[in-house]
Amino acid sequence: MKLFDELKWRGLVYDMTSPEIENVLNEDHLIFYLGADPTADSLHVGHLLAYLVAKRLLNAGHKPILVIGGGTGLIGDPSFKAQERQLLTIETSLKNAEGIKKQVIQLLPGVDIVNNYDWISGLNAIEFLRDIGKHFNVAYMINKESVKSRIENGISFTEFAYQIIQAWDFEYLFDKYHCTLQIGGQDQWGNITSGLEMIRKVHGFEAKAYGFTFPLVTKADGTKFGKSESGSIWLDSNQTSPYDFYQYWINTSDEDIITRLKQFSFLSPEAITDLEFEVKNHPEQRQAQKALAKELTLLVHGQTALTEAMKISEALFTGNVEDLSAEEIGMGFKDLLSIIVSTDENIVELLVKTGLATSKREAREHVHNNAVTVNGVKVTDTDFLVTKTHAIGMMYSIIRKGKKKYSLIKHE
Ligand code: 383
Repeated sequence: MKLFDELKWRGLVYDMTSPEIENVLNEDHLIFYLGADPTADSLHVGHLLAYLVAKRLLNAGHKPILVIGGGTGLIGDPSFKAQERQLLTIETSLKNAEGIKKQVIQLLPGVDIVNNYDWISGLNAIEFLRDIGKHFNVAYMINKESVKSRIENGISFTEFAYQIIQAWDFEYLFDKYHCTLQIGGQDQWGNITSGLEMIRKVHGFEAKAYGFTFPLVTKADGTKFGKSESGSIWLDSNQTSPYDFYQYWINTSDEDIITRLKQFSFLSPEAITDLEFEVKNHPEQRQAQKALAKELTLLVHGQTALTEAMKISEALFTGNVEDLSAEEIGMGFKDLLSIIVSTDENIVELLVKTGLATSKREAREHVHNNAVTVNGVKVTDTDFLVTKTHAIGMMYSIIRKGKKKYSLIKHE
Protein backbone atom coordinates (compact mmCIF):
# COMPACT_ATOMS: atom_id res chain seq x y z
CA MET A 1 0.00 0.00 0.00
CA LYS A 2 1.26 3.49 -0.82
CA LEU A 3 1.81 5.87 2.08
CA PHE A 4 -1.25 8.01 1.53
CA ASP A 5 -3.58 5.04 1.10
CA GLU A 6 -2.15 3.48 4.21
CA LEU A 7 -2.65 6.69 6.21
CA LYS A 8 -6.23 6.73 4.97
CA TRP A 9 -6.77 3.08 5.81
CA ARG A 10 -5.43 3.74 9.29
CA GLY A 11 -7.86 6.61 9.78
CA LEU A 12 -5.04 9.13 10.06
CA VAL A 13 -6.17 11.66 7.47
CA TYR A 14 -8.34 14.43 8.86
CA ASP A 15 -7.65 17.33 6.54
CA MET A 16 -5.09 18.62 4.06
CA THR A 17 -4.46 21.98 2.50
CA SER A 18 -4.33 20.65 -1.06
CA PRO A 19 -5.41 17.45 -2.85
CA GLU A 20 -1.87 17.38 -4.30
CA ILE A 21 -0.65 16.03 -0.95
CA GLU A 22 -1.73 12.53 -1.86
CA ASN A 23 0.61 12.46 -4.83
CA VAL A 24 3.40 14.35 -3.12
CA LEU A 25 3.36 11.97 -0.14
CA ASN A 26 3.31 8.93 -2.41
CA GLU A 27 5.91 10.00 -4.95
CA ASP A 28 8.20 12.69 -3.52
CA HIS A 29 10.75 12.94 -0.74
CA LEU A 30 9.69 15.82 1.42
CA ILE A 31 11.17 17.58 4.38
CA PHE A 32 8.35 17.96 6.88
CA TYR A 33 7.93 19.08 10.46
CA LEU A 34 5.96 18.41 13.62
CA GLY A 35 6.03 20.64 16.69
CA ALA A 36 5.24 20.12 20.37
CA ASP A 37 5.24 22.70 23.13
CA PRO A 38 6.96 21.86 26.43
CA THR A 39 3.90 22.60 28.58
CA ALA A 40 4.92 19.63 30.80
CA ASP A 41 8.16 17.72 31.26
CA SER A 42 6.76 14.66 29.50
CA LEU A 43 4.74 13.81 26.43
CA HIS A 44 1.52 11.82 26.82
CA VAL A 45 -0.16 9.24 24.62
CA GLY A 46 -1.99 11.95 22.64
CA HIS A 47 1.38 13.25 21.50
CA LEU A 48 2.52 9.70 20.83
CA LEU A 49 0.10 9.43 17.91
CA ALA A 50 1.65 12.52 16.31
CA TYR A 51 5.18 11.11 16.56
CA LEU A 52 4.02 7.80 15.15
CA VAL A 53 2.56 9.59 12.14
CA ALA A 54 5.93 11.30 11.72
CA LYS A 55 7.56 7.87 11.92
CA ARG A 56 5.30 6.54 9.17
CA LEU A 57 6.32 9.41 6.92
CA LEU A 58 9.97 8.80 7.82
CA ASN A 59 9.68 5.10 7.02
CA ALA A 60 8.21 6.02 3.63
CA GLY A 61 11.25 8.15 2.77
CA HIS A 62 10.36 11.65 3.98
CA LYS A 63 12.67 13.58 6.26
CA PRO A 64 11.32 14.86 9.58
CA ILE A 65 12.34 17.90 11.54
CA LEU A 66 10.99 17.76 15.07
CA VAL A 67 10.43 21.14 16.65
CA ILE A 68 10.41 21.48 20.39
CA GLY A 69 8.54 24.67 21.22
CA GLY A 70 10.81 26.16 23.86
CA GLY A 71 9.85 29.57 22.46
CA THR A 72 6.17 28.99 21.59
CA GLY A 73 5.72 27.27 24.96
CA LEU A 74 6.43 30.65 26.56
CA ILE A 75 3.47 32.17 24.70
CA GLY A 76 0.82 29.40 25.04
CA ASP A 77 -1.22 27.95 22.18
CA PRO A 78 -4.88 28.99 22.60
CA SER A 79 -6.18 26.52 19.96
CA PHE A 80 -9.46 25.02 21.22
CA LYS A 81 -8.49 25.87 24.79
CA ALA A 82 -11.33 27.26 26.85
CA GLN A 83 -9.11 29.39 29.02
CA GLU A 84 -6.02 31.52 29.04
CA ARG A 85 -2.97 29.46 30.02
CA GLN A 86 -0.73 30.07 32.96
CA LEU A 87 2.57 31.44 31.63
CA LEU A 88 5.57 29.13 31.98
CA THR A 89 8.84 30.57 33.25
CA ILE A 90 11.78 30.39 30.85
CA GLU A 91 13.49 27.91 33.19
CA THR A 92 10.46 25.59 33.25
CA SER A 93 10.00 25.79 29.50
CA LEU A 94 13.64 24.94 28.83
CA LYS A 95 13.72 22.21 31.47
CA ASN A 96 10.52 20.66 30.09
CA ALA A 97 11.97 20.93 26.61
CA GLU A 98 14.92 18.79 27.70
CA GLY A 99 12.60 16.10 29.09
CA ILE A 100 10.56 16.02 25.91
CA LYS A 101 13.64 15.96 23.73
CA LYS A 102 14.83 12.73 25.38
CA GLN A 103 11.49 11.09 24.69
CA VAL A 104 11.44 12.27 21.11
CA ILE A 105 14.90 10.79 20.57
CA GLN A 106 13.66 7.48 21.98
CA LEU A 107 10.73 7.49 19.55
CA LEU A 108 12.59 8.68 16.46
CA PRO A 109 16.30 8.03 16.94
CA GLY A 110 18.65 9.94 14.70
CA VAL A 111 16.12 12.52 13.55
CA ASP A 112 16.86 16.28 13.49
CA ILE A 113 15.47 18.09 16.51
CA VAL A 114 15.39 21.86 16.83
CA ASN A 115 14.15 24.18 19.57
CA ASN A 116 12.29 27.25 18.37
CA TYR A 117 13.55 29.20 21.39
CA ASP A 118 16.76 29.46 19.38
CA TRP A 119 15.21 31.72 16.75
CA ILE A 120 12.17 33.19 18.52
CA SER A 121 14.12 34.52 21.52
CA GLY A 122 16.23 36.74 19.26
CA LEU A 123 13.27 38.55 17.76
CA ASN A 124 12.68 42.14 18.82
CA ALA A 125 9.38 44.02 18.90
CA ILE A 126 10.06 46.08 15.80
CA GLU A 127 11.02 43.02 13.74
CA PHE A 128 8.03 41.12 15.03
CA LEU A 129 5.57 43.83 14.06
CA ARG A 130 7.20 44.98 10.80
CA ASP A 131 8.64 41.81 9.29
CA ILE A 132 6.17 39.23 10.53
CA GLY A 133 2.99 40.87 11.83
CA LYS A 134 2.52 42.84 8.61
CA HIS A 135 1.67 39.62 6.75
CA PHE A 136 -1.40 38.92 8.87
CA ASN A 137 -4.80 40.42 8.49
CA VAL A 138 -6.59 40.66 11.83
CA ALA A 139 -9.94 39.57 10.35
CA TYR A 140 -8.21 36.42 9.04
CA MET A 141 -6.78 35.70 12.48
CA ILE A 142 -10.05 36.33 14.32
CA ASN A 143 -12.00 34.00 12.07
CA LYS A 144 -9.99 30.88 12.94
CA GLU A 145 -12.18 28.14 14.40
CA SER A 146 -9.42 27.39 16.92
CA VAL A 147 -9.73 30.78 18.65
CA LYS A 148 -13.40 31.61 17.96
CA SER A 149 -14.75 30.86 21.39
CA ARG A 150 -11.89 32.76 22.97
CA ILE A 151 -12.49 35.86 20.86
CA GLU A 152 -15.95 35.90 22.44
CA ASN A 153 -14.93 34.95 25.97
CA GLY A 154 -11.56 36.61 26.33
CA ILE A 155 -8.06 36.14 24.98
CA SER A 156 -4.90 38.08 25.67
CA PHE A 157 -2.96 39.60 22.81
CA THR A 158 -0.17 37.18 23.78
CA GLU A 159 -2.17 34.05 23.00
CA PHE A 160 -3.89 35.72 20.04
CA ALA A 161 -0.45 36.32 18.54
CA TYR A 162 0.54 32.65 19.01
CA GLN A 163 -0.58 31.66 15.50
CA ILE A 164 1.77 34.28 14.06
CA ILE A 165 4.72 32.79 15.89
CA GLN A 166 3.94 29.24 14.78
CA ALA A 167 3.39 30.60 11.27
CA TRP A 168 6.82 32.17 11.40
CA ASP A 169 8.33 28.84 12.47
CA PHE A 170 6.96 27.23 9.34
CA GLU A 171 8.21 30.07 7.15
CA TYR A 172 11.60 29.93 8.89
CA LEU A 173 11.94 26.18 8.35
CA PHE A 174 10.70 26.49 4.77
CA ASP A 175 13.30 29.13 4.08
CA LYS A 176 16.17 27.57 5.96
CA TYR A 177 15.69 23.83 5.38
CA HIS A 178 13.27 23.74 2.49
CA CYS A 179 10.70 22.17 4.79
CA THR A 180 7.48 22.11 2.76
CA LEU A 181 5.02 20.22 4.94
CA GLN A 182 3.78 20.68 8.48
CA ILE A 183 1.79 17.92 10.14
CA GLY A 184 -0.23 18.05 13.36
CA GLY A 185 -3.46 17.01 15.02
CA GLN A 186 -6.71 18.52 13.84
CA ASP A 187 -6.46 21.16 16.57
CA GLN A 188 -3.41 22.54 14.74
CA TRP A 189 -5.19 23.32 11.47
CA GLY A 190 -5.51 27.05 12.22
CA ASN A 191 -1.83 27.45 13.08
CA ILE A 192 -0.67 25.37 10.13
CA THR A 193 -2.74 27.33 7.62
CA SER A 194 -1.45 30.61 9.10
CA GLY A 195 2.02 29.30 8.29
CA LEU A 196 1.07 28.67 4.67
CA GLU A 197 -0.41 32.16 4.55
CA MET A 198 2.90 33.61 5.63
CA ILE A 199 4.96 31.44 3.26
CA ARG A 200 2.83 32.66 0.33
CA LYS A 201 3.08 36.29 1.40
CA VAL A 202 6.85 36.10 1.74
CA HIS A 203 7.78 33.69 -1.03
CA GLY A 204 5.00 34.26 -3.52
CA PHE A 205 1.90 32.29 -4.43
CA GLU A 206 3.80 29.69 -6.40
CA ALA A 207 5.69 28.60 -3.26
CA LYS A 208 4.81 24.93 -2.71
CA ALA A 209 4.07 24.13 0.88
CA TYR A 210 1.46 21.92 2.50
CA GLY A 211 -0.36 21.17 5.71
CA PHE A 212 -1.75 17.86 6.83
CA THR A 213 -3.74 17.02 9.96
CA PHE A 214 -4.76 13.77 11.60
CA PRO A 215 -7.87 13.30 13.75
CA LEU A 216 -8.18 13.46 17.47
CA VAL A 217 -8.29 10.00 19.03
CA THR A 218 -11.77 9.20 20.33
CA LYS A 219 -13.23 6.29 22.28
CA ALA A 220 -16.45 4.44 21.46
CA ASP A 221 -17.83 5.02 24.96
CA GLY A 222 -17.33 8.78 24.70
CA THR A 223 -14.80 9.05 27.55
CA LYS A 224 -11.54 10.84 26.94
CA PHE A 225 -8.69 8.95 25.31
CA GLY A 226 -5.37 8.94 27.16
CA LYS A 227 -6.69 9.09 30.71
CA SER A 228 -7.04 6.47 33.40
CA GLU A 229 -8.57 6.85 36.86
CA SER A 230 -5.24 8.11 38.11
CA GLY A 231 -4.85 10.74 35.37
CA SER A 232 -3.05 11.15 32.06
CA ILE A 233 -0.99 8.37 30.54
CA TRP A 234 2.49 9.88 30.28
CA LEU A 235 5.48 8.52 28.42
CA ASP A 236 7.74 9.29 31.39
CA SER A 237 8.13 6.10 33.44
CA ASN A 238 8.24 8.08 36.70
CA GLN A 239 4.79 9.49 36.04
CA THR A 240 3.19 6.44 34.45
CA SER A 241 5.02 3.20 35.19
CA PRO A 242 5.71 0.89 32.25
CA TYR A 243 3.28 -1.55 33.90
CA ASP A 244 0.48 1.05 33.97
CA PHE A 245 1.34 2.06 30.42
CA TYR A 246 1.12 -1.57 29.32
CA GLN A 247 -2.13 -2.07 31.20
CA TYR A 248 -3.63 1.06 29.65
CA TRP A 249 -3.42 -0.53 26.21
CA ILE A 250 -4.41 -3.98 27.50
CA ASN A 251 -7.59 -2.39 28.83
CA THR A 252 -8.62 -1.02 25.43
CA SER A 253 -12.19 -2.15 24.72
CA ASP A 254 -12.90 -4.72 22.01
CA GLU A 255 -14.88 -2.01 20.27
CA ASP A 256 -11.87 0.32 20.05
CA ILE A 257 -8.91 -2.02 19.71
CA ILE A 258 -8.83 -2.38 15.92
CA THR A 259 -9.08 1.37 15.40
CA ARG A 260 -6.32 1.78 17.96
CA LEU A 261 -4.08 -0.79 16.25
CA LYS A 262 -4.54 0.98 12.92
CA GLN A 263 -3.59 4.32 14.46
CA PHE A 264 -0.77 3.29 16.80
CA SER A 265 0.78 0.09 15.56
CA PHE A 266 3.20 -0.63 12.74
CA LEU A 267 1.69 -4.06 12.19
CA SER A 268 0.74 -4.60 8.56
CA PRO A 269 -2.88 -4.25 7.42
CA GLU A 270 -2.91 -8.05 6.97
CA ALA A 271 -1.75 -8.68 10.53
CA ILE A 272 -4.34 -6.22 11.87
CA THR A 273 -7.07 -7.91 9.84
CA ASP A 274 -6.04 -11.25 11.38
CA LEU A 275 -6.28 -9.73 14.85
CA GLU A 276 -9.71 -8.37 13.98
CA PHE A 277 -10.77 -11.94 13.34
CA GLU A 278 -9.38 -12.95 16.75
CA VAL A 279 -11.29 -10.16 18.51
CA LYS A 280 -14.51 -11.38 16.89
CA ASN A 281 -13.96 -15.07 17.57
CA HIS A 282 -11.81 -15.27 20.71
CA PRO A 283 -12.29 -11.94 22.47
CA GLU A 284 -11.43 -13.50 25.86
CA GLN A 285 -7.84 -14.09 24.71
CA ARG A 286 -7.31 -10.35 24.15
CA GLN A 287 -4.69 -11.04 21.51
CA ALA A 288 -5.19 -7.70 19.76
CA GLN A 289 -4.85 -5.77 23.01
CA LYS A 290 -1.73 -7.74 23.94
CA ALA A 291 -0.15 -7.10 20.55
CA LEU A 292 -0.67 -3.34 20.85
CA ALA A 293 0.42 -3.15 24.49
CA LYS A 294 3.60 -5.07 23.70
CA GLU A 295 4.53 -3.04 20.67
CA LEU A 296 4.01 0.35 22.33
CA THR A 297 5.61 -0.54 25.66
CA LEU A 298 8.63 -1.85 23.78
CA LEU A 299 8.85 1.30 21.69
CA VAL A 300 8.45 3.74 24.58
CA HIS A 301 10.13 1.90 27.48
CA GLY A 302 12.36 -0.76 25.95
CA GLN A 303 12.64 -4.53 26.31
CA THR A 304 13.52 -4.78 30.04
CA ALA A 305 10.55 -2.67 31.09
CA LEU A 306 8.25 -4.60 28.77
CA THR A 307 9.38 -7.94 30.20
CA GLU A 308 8.75 -6.64 33.71
CA ALA A 309 5.31 -5.25 32.83
CA MET A 310 4.35 -8.60 31.32
CA LYS A 311 5.70 -10.47 34.32
CA ILE A 312 3.59 -8.39 36.73
CA SER A 313 0.50 -8.82 34.56
CA GLU A 314 1.05 -12.57 34.35
CA ALA A 315 1.61 -12.92 38.11
CA LEU A 316 -1.57 -11.02 38.90
CA PHE A 317 -3.45 -13.16 36.43
CA THR A 318 -2.23 -16.53 37.69
CA GLY A 319 -1.85 -15.58 41.32
CA ASN A 320 1.85 -16.51 41.48
CA VAL A 321 2.73 -13.24 43.12
CA GLU A 322 5.57 -14.68 45.23
CA ASP A 323 7.91 -14.28 42.26
CA LEU A 324 7.49 -10.53 42.21
CA SER A 325 9.86 -8.07 43.84
CA ALA A 326 8.58 -5.42 46.25
CA GLU A 327 9.00 -2.82 43.52
CA GLU A 328 6.99 -4.84 41.04
CA ILE A 329 4.26 -5.33 43.61
CA GLY A 330 4.18 -1.58 44.27
CA MET A 331 3.53 -1.06 40.56
CA GLY A 332 1.07 -3.86 40.00
CA PHE A 333 -1.09 -3.18 43.01
CA LYS A 334 -1.02 0.58 42.92
CA ASP A 335 -4.75 0.95 42.33
CA LEU A 336 -5.77 -1.91 44.56
CA LEU A 337 -7.36 -1.56 47.96
CA SER A 338 -4.48 -1.69 50.36
CA ILE A 339 -4.05 -1.17 54.06
CA ILE A 340 -1.05 -0.15 56.08
CA VAL A 341 -0.25 -2.08 59.27
CA SER A 342 2.32 -1.26 61.92
CA THR A 343 2.31 -4.62 63.75
CA ASP A 344 1.98 -8.27 62.83
CA GLU A 345 -1.68 -9.13 62.42
CA ASN A 346 -3.87 -12.17 62.45
CA ILE A 347 -5.13 -13.45 59.09
CA VAL A 348 -8.78 -13.58 60.15
CA GLU A 349 -8.65 -9.95 61.29
CA LEU A 350 -6.94 -8.89 58.08
CA LEU A 351 -9.43 -10.69 55.84
CA VAL A 352 -12.18 -8.64 57.46
CA LYS A 353 -10.22 -5.36 57.49
CA THR A 354 -9.43 -5.62 53.80
CA GLY A 355 -12.98 -6.51 52.88
CA LEU A 356 -12.06 -9.96 51.58
CA ALA A 357 -14.50 -11.33 54.17
CA THR A 358 -17.58 -9.66 55.63
CA SER A 359 -17.24 -11.23 59.08
CA LYS A 360 -14.73 -13.18 61.14
CA ARG A 361 -16.91 -16.26 60.80
CA GLU A 362 -16.79 -15.96 57.02
CA ALA A 363 -13.03 -15.29 57.18
CA ARG A 364 -12.46 -18.51 59.17
CA GLU A 365 -14.53 -20.43 56.63
CA HIS A 366 -12.37 -19.15 53.80
CA VAL A 367 -9.26 -20.36 55.62
CA HIS A 368 -10.83 -23.77 56.35
CA ASN A 369 -11.83 -24.05 52.67
CA ASN A 370 -8.19 -23.59 51.63
CA ALA A 371 -9.18 -20.44 49.76
CA VAL A 372 -6.64 -18.08 51.31
CA THR A 373 -2.99 -17.56 50.44
CA VAL A 374 -0.46 -15.07 51.73
CA ASN A 375 2.35 -14.28 49.31
CA GLY A 376 1.42 -17.34 47.31
CA VAL A 377 1.51 -19.75 50.28
CA LYS A 378 -1.70 -21.43 51.43
CA VAL A 379 -2.89 -20.51 54.93
CA THR A 380 -4.50 -23.41 56.84
CA ASP A 381 -4.43 -22.08 60.39
CA THR A 382 -6.82 -19.34 61.56
CA ASP A 383 -4.16 -18.22 64.06
CA PHE A 384 -1.72 -17.44 61.23
CA LEU A 385 0.10 -14.14 61.62
CA VAL A 386 0.95 -11.91 58.67
CA THR A 387 4.36 -10.54 59.61
CA LYS A 388 6.74 -7.93 58.33
CA THR A 389 9.57 -10.47 58.58
CA HIS A 390 7.90 -12.69 56.01
CA ALA A 391 6.73 -9.85 53.83
CA ILE A 392 8.05 -9.49 50.29
CA GLY A 393 11.00 -7.10 50.51
CA MET A 394 10.01 -6.68 54.20
CA MET A 395 7.34 -4.42 52.83
CA TYR A 396 4.35 -6.10 51.20
CA SER A 397 2.11 -9.02 51.94
CA ILE A 398 -0.44 -10.04 49.38
CA ILE A 399 -3.53 -11.81 50.56
CA ARG A 400 -5.45 -13.66 47.94
CA LYS A 401 -8.91 -15.09 48.44
CA GLY A 402 -10.17 -17.50 45.83
CA LYS A 403 -8.83 -17.07 42.35
CA LYS A 404 -8.99 -13.38 41.67
CA LYS A 405 -9.55 -11.37 44.85
CA TYR A 406 -6.47 -9.66 46.18
CA SER A 407 -5.57 -7.18 48.81
CA LEU A 408 -2.28 -5.59 49.56
CA ILE A 409 -0.89 -5.13 53.04
CA LYS A 410 1.84 -2.62 53.42
CA HIS A 411 4.02 -3.08 56.51
CA GLU A 412 5.22 0.11 58.10
C1 383 B 1 4.81 24.76 18.20
C2 383 B 1 5.55 25.38 17.21
C3 383 B 1 5.45 24.96 15.89
C4 383 B 1 4.60 23.91 15.56
C5 383 B 1 3.85 23.30 16.55
C6 383 B 1 3.95 23.73 17.88
C7 383 B 1 3.13 23.07 18.94
C8 383 B 1 1.62 23.25 18.73
C9 383 B 1 0.89 22.48 19.83
N1 383 B 1 0.79 21.14 19.69
C10 383 B 1 0.24 20.29 20.72
C11 383 B 1 1.15 20.24 21.94
O1 383 B 1 2.30 20.65 21.86
O2 383 B 1 0.41 23.06 20.78
N2 383 B 1 1.21 24.63 18.78
O3 383 B 1 0.65 19.73 22.97
C12 383 B 1 0.01 18.84 20.18
N3 383 B 1 1.13 18.33 19.39
C13 383 B 1 0.84 17.04 18.71
C14 383 B 1 -0.27 17.21 17.72
C15 383 B 1 -1.43 17.45 18.64
C16 383 B 1 -1.26 18.81 19.35
O4 383 B 1 2.29 18.32 20.07
O5 383 B 1 -2.65 17.41 17.94
C17 383 B 1 -1.22 16.29 19.59
O6 383 B 1 0.22 16.13 19.64
O7 383 B 1 -0.10 18.20 16.76
O8 383 B 1 -2.35 19.06 20.23
O9 383 B 1 6.17 25.56 14.94
